[in-house]
Amino acid sequence: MKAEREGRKKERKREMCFFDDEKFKKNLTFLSLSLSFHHRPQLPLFQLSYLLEVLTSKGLVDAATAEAVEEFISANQAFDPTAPGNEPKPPRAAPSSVSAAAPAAAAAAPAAPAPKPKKRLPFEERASLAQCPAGKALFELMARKRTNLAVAADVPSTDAVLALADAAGPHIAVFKTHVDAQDRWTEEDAAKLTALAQKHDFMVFEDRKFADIGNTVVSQYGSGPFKIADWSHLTNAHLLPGPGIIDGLKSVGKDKQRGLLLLAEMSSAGALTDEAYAAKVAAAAEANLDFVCGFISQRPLTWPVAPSPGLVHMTPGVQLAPGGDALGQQYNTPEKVVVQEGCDVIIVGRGIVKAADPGAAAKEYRQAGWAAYEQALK
Ligand code: BMP
Repeated sequence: MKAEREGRKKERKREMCFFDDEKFKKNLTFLSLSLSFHHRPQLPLFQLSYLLEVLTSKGLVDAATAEAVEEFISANQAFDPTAPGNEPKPPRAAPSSVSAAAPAAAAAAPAAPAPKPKKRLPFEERASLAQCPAGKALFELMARKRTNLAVAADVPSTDAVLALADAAGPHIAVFKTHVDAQDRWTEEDAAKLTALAQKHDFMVFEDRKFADIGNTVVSQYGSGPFKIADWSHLTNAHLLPGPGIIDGLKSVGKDKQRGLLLLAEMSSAGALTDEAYAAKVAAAAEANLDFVCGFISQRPLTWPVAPSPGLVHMTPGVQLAPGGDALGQQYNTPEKVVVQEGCDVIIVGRGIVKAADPGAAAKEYRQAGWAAYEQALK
């Protein structure tokens, strides 16, 4: 029996190896990445349909099962098929026409071009596709206030942070903090920032970049000196420790309606976040849409699979002119990151905080960011 099972396994493995067209490999990779993170199976179902079609064609799934799975897929679409990057793929041969000759045909077929979004969805529509309440609130806020600007409050004191929140507040969607870089962070300071967020209608994002095991991040996020989950609508994490970090943060933040951004790509020179890493991060996000609201991204249009449109892309390393600093930071313009690279929110620090009049600079970046967003919709 065991030998028979092993034989069948080997046979299947051999059959799968015949499918060496790039697209199929990409689908399989994404599927396995998704499965490895699937606490809830929210896979992009176009990928599943394709996989099913191939498995049916090889007789590895029978027709009745295939039909039942197809029905399940169409009844459980978590992906928006009309969303950028999720358009139906070019027609392929019907399963029944795939015969013993298929592997050769598949090998000979030219690799399908990477999907390029034709049209981006407006924030209003993406709000309705967001499953994480904080992500939904962010899309709604950006549409209502007509700004996709986040200011990075990298200023030397807590008083300066609060002054910046008041000056830039009218122009921003998100106020990004590094409270562990401040001279003081008390519950009273947090309450003052919360009041400014309400006054000016912005969300707060503590850029904590969690990177530890689930058990440790629970206390780093929920307690400790900063009690981040109590006042910050958004925070972020690296996926390096594996999905337990999401579970840990979610156990603290989900009931408070907080949202998590996963760092998929970084702006600094030599960052180790390549496309394959971004794909793993995207799969982890798809498996946690109730709490993960988006990504820290640089060029999401180059990712192997377009993430769900309900997920936001927030992008640091932005100034009005391209360039960099002496420590590896790299800057692109709002037009480049939003129109050409597919990002949604521009995160601007020194371009605003070092300006003689940060409020006026915020206004200028707001206009540039929004013009780029409107251009991207065309
Ligand atoms: P600035 O525009 O001054 O370079 O600031 C960028 C801000 O974004 C900083 O607060 C930094 O910590 C953050 N950031 C970044 O620059 N690159 C990343 O990949 C991720 C970040 O959070």
